[in-house]
Amino acid sequence: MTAAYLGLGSNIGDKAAILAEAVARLAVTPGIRITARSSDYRTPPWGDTDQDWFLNAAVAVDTTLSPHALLEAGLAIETALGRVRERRWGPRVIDIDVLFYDGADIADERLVLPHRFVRERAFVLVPLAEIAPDLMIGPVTVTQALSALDATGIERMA
Ligand code: PH2
Ligand code: MG
Ligand code: MG
Repeated sequence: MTAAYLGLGSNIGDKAAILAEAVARLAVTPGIRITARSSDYRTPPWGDTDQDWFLNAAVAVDTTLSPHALLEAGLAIETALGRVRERRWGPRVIDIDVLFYDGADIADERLVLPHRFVRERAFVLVPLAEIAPDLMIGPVTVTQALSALDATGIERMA
């Protein structure tokens, strides 16, 4: 079993229902056990700002899948929930990103771990800090990395 962390985001349709469905599908995927799930957070669009707000969440898993198999499991759920890939950083029904996988340090054309932009994105770190505040990202904890970012406009949903 390996501990891994996934980030989820949705900004099209019934975002909360879509996140819930994605987490439910992860939970029944062979080789994945969910050990923690953050609240949902309403977040301003980052990168491409001309789009609707996002709902973001993070989950911790124990998994027997390899990093690439875990990525593929997330992509299969994205496709099943109707994701169509259009512009980079543009609107999406559901995005499931592998953020960390134990100590894995990978950079190939399919997967980069730890995820490239984790330390720059409050929409990833705010949910992650709820379930893994002391997880190390490089030399600092999630909480420390988050304290360097502007989390203005991010709201925890009730
Ligand atoms: N995902 C992106 C680009 N911008 N902004 C927010 N707030 N949340 C996201 O999940 C997000 C984004 C590309 O993956
Ligand atoms: Mg993403
Ligand atoms: Mg993605």
